[in-house]
Amino acid sequence: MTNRLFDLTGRTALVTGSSRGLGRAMAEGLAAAGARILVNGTDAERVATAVKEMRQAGHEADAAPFDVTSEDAVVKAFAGFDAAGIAVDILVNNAGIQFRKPMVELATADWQRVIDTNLTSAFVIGREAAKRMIARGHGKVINIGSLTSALARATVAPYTVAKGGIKMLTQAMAAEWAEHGIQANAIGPGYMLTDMNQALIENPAFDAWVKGRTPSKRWGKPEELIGAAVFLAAPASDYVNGQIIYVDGGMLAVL
Ligand code: GCO
Repeated sequence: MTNRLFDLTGRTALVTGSSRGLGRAMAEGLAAAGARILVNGTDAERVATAVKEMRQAGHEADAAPFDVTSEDAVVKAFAGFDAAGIAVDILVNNAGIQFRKPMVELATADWQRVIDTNLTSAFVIGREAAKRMIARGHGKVINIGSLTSALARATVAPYTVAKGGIKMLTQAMAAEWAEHGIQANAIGPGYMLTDMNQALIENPAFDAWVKGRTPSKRWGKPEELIGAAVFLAAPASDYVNGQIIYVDGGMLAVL
């Protein structure tokens, strides 16, 4: 018997950027806890493959391919959910990109692209989800931050600013939506073994720095975010709001 506090049965979760990486891992974890997953990504073929694989694993999954940076696409996607009678009970704002370059060499267009994808999309999708969650009197919003929600690293300024914004957007969501039965929280992953970090993982000096700087002396695995995601998606967190849980092997806790 699953513990009701962590049971997502009957709930639908939209996880942006969930055809691969951290989003896919969290989607599978939420599905294993009973949720139906709306798998999102910009690549419809990759989304369809992820849905097929999740269904083969016995999970409830459907495709929701749309570009999170397009307000028109987001509004249309939620109109489609409404028309299909789909209620998004849990929103995981995970979609994000990285772009590494010193600020003095950074084109404004590249800055804007990272901000649009990693921060503005979380606001737009959060707004569309919250309109409907408020009407239903309940909802869970989980924004995916980063270690850079708290500390800066050179050459990743737009990502750092966006993820710092994610932390404060989460608190702003709590300020406005908590009274409507919505819990808005964030997860701050540490250095995780993902495609986005492949260049860093393969860099011996950076790999050594991560392992030396992290008390756990290793990179994190995407599936290690599942516990925090299920907790923040489940009744167990009904009195938790505006918080960020760092899943970082202890990196932020020590000098
Ligand atoms: C970087 C990395 C980091 C990690 C993660 C750390 O270039 O420093 O991409 O940003 O991905 O966000 O929490």
